[in-house]
Amino acid sequence: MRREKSQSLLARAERVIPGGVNSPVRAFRAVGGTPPFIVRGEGARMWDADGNCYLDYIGSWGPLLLGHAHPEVLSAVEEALRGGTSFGLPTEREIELAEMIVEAVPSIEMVRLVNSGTEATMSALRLARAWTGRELVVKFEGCYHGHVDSLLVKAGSGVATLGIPDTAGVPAAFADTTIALPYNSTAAVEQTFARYGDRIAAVIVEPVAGNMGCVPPAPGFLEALRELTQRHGALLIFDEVMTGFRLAYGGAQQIFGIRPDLTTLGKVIGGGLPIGAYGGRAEIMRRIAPAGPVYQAGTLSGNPVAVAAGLAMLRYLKQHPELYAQLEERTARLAAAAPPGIAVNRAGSMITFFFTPGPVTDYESARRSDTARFARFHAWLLERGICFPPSQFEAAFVSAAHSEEDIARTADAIREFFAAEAAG
Ligand code: KE4
Repeated sequence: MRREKSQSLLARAERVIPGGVNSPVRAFRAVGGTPPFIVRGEGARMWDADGNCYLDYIGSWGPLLLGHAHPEVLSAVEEALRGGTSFGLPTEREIELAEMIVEAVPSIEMVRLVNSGTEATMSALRLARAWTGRELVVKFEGCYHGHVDSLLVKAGSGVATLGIPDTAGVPAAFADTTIALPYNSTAAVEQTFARYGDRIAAVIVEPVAGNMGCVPPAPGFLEALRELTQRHGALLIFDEVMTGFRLAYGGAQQIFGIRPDLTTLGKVIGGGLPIGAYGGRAEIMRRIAPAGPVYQAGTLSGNPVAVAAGLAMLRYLKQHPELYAQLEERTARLAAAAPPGIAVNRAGSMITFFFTPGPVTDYESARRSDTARFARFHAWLLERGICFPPSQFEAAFVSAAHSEEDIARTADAIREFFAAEAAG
């Protein structure tokens, strides 16, 4: 594939933007080559500056559950735009989105809209510390909750992809309030609560991890977190920025039947525009200013245009519940393309091909993957017009726009890669 235009755009970008990108994972550092500079997307496809077309499995890292430029999202945004872009005063549309979230996610009785998943998790942590009067937070190695200072400890996503030392720029005092444990290790959580129980404000967890690659919870793990936090007076925070409205209309918590105290959301609820949200039990949420003493604010929080996109997304998903089974079935078809010796983890429309025999149940086992081999896999697909996330430690996303033919073409390309490898 020709890449001259993207190469010159990257050189130009690197003169004025660190690494030439506005988010590290986009830089293709882990897989090599030049990241394609995208000019437009439609459905399951996107086109780069050199005119190359790709089947897109990045999906903007999760928001595009319906694919690019979905007509109902576009028309909702166009209609909102005609009325202006932001007011700095409340609008009815924000109430409508909040009401849909509250109706969809039983553990959320009240919700605050913000501008990103990072803002959502940062705010949820502040609220948990205020509610409990405690300081320590438990997270899990390989989970990523945005670039919140105290959560950039043994984080996943771009931190794992680039192998960045955990706390560059984060004072030890912040990192020291975070306890990072192995994902799926109930014993480690029990020991930690036995030792620090009355100092732990919250446990924050991706109920299905996506940021070390896709790693589902072991049976009983989430239930143990719920029981231990309840017993020790800590809050359980489900970070559903990636899984919310993707794995089910009610998120991972609907699938596992667990009610966290707080939930963070993002991505899908903004339809591809900047958004985040945190919500939970009303008695806890009422501590948030101006109702209570915990300050959190944002110039563009609940932005009318982003909220319009999110409303269109959620209304469509609510009207088409059959989508979730379709996404599950098509993603399973992709998983079946991998040969023995490749650990494939998936949950709903999230999937990761780990280049290790596995099983991959936590960050340590994920890191046993052969990332150089993954890079060859990624390049093989890219050359055939199929764009997977450029990192072994990310989840690929199937959208409702990926047709049966798209899935079959991708599965064939995956099989061809392994056949070519075997043929040497
Ligand atoms: P944002 O601040 O990027 O909107 O959300 C942070 C975040 C929080 N929680 C979870 C579970 C997340 O997956 C994320 C962001 N996910 C990454 C992709 N793995 C965003 C991609 C990027 O950093 O560019």
